[in-house]
Amino acid sequence: MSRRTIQADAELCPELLDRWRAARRIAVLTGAGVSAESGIPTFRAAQTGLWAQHDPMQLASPEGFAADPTLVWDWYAWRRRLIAEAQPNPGHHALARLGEAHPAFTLITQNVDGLHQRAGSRAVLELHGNITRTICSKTRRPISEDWLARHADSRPPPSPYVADGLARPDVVWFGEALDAAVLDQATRAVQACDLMLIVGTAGAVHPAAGLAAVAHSAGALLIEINPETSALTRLADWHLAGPSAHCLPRLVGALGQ
Ligand code: BV8
Repeated sequence: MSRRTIQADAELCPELLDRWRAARRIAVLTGAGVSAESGIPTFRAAQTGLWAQHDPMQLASPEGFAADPTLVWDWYAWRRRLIAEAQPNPGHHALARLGEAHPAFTLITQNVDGLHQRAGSRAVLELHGNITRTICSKTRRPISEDWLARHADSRPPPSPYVADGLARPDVVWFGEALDAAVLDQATRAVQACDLMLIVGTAGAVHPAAGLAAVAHSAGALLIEINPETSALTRLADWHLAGPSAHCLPRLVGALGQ
């Protein structure tokens, strides 16, 4: 358990606020929970209705795509529509304000929905890619929305580059390597930070979840925001046990942002 758990509506204790205000370099890691209040179901909770009978770990994998490209393409098309209809929530906006105001701030996300950027955050490190971008399954070169529209009758559309390529989302599937440059940037940020916020993640997916242990080993103060405990709670100095759309504005507001 973290050293201190603070319930969502409880006062933020003076010691926490002092440490928070004194932070010189802040790193933030977000997971699917930060988008939950925008109506985007968390990764595992996404399996409702039509998708209830499918395992997201299988769908979000090269093997799943190879086995049934149309099923996987349709699953991502459904998620893309959900995301297009969603709006950033107060948690996303609070992090955007913090990024604007704080001189040494790095936002690292596991999410693929692009909601941080739509809230105004810049230089977001997207560890797992972005569902709104499409690439060729063979060459991994970008595929335009115009091409997709012109080939919408094929699910998935063919690649414009090679005959045996298919369109696929520009996300990191289970079993695929993360972009080495993005992971290196994120690792450097958490090694250098003196405070790390961990928001809305179960901490089950690696190497993303491992960034919290890197920050902890480097001596950073860890604050977790999550209504539940997670695999990372044991590393946290404080656990704000509440929803991020409520807790983040309170925490960022304490800095006058
Ligand atoms: C790789 C894109 C190597 C796709 C995703 C070490 C140990 C164990 C396993 C591994 C390991 N190293 C590698 C592995 C294997 C695997 C892995 O981690 N498996 C786990 C699950 C056992 N990792 C990989 O395969 C990675 N690749 O390591 O490659 C390699 C090297 C060289 C060459 C080849 C290969 C790639 C992992 C990336 C997978 N892609 N996303 C897509 O989205 O379709 S991960 C996907 O699931 C999400 O991006 C997210 O990161 C992750 C978790 O999703 P959720 O569970 O939904 O979300 P989360 O965990 O964040 O849980 C929700 C949380 O929010 C909960 O805690 C909840 O309480 C909280 N919450 C709810 N409401 C709120 C809230 N919090 C705040 N406010 C609220 N309102």
